[in-house]
Amino acid sequence: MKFLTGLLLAATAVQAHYTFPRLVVNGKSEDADWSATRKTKNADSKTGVLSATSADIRCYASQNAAKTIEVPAGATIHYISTQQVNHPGPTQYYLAKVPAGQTAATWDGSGSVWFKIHTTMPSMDANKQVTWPAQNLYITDNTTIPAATPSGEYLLRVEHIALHQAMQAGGAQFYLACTQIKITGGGSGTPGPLVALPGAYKTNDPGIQVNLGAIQPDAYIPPGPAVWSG
Ligand SMILES: [Cu+2]
Repeated sequence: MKFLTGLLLAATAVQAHYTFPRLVVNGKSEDADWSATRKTKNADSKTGVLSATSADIRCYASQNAAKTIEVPAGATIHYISTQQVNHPGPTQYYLAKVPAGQTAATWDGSGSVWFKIHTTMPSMDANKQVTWPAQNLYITDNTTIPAATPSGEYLLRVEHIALHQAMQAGGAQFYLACTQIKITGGGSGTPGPLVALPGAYKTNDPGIQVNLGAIQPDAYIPPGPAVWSG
């Protein structure tokens, strides 16, 4: 019986993997999967990145996309997920401004260029179950592109960190994608702090190697820099 349960759990875990092939901007999604969102190399396998320090942590060795889509500053965004985002863990969004002389269509996102615009925290529901924003949905949590973000081309990165096996080093799974966007109508803010990916995360960060069952929900510490909210 114990063996059977283990098999069932393993099967569930495989089905539970996901990718984020479409960005939704103010309720309107990309026309097709992977049109402005760069197709990640796990598009078929759906497996997560298992190393917080590998090159894949940036954009998952993705192919450049055909399109770059306009996103008004202040827009509400989320991503469509291919499967239910059923694992516990935070959803984070990052932006990186494309350097002068380059375009979102081809830039690789290298250097200390990424700033975080959103993260999520768990909470205890009425049944004393710890839940995360948008957990079990086929979309990621909504966020707003800060109105103060300067206009221009950016890479937008979504990340969901699955922490169900994260008590062991290397047990966290990173599900992520990057989209080529052009922010319009922006402001004059100075986004930061800026970090490199890889570089911003360590394998044993308290938000990456963590036993969620052993901490209070509000004690969770999302990895990476502080959120810039404009
Ligand atoms: Cu999974």
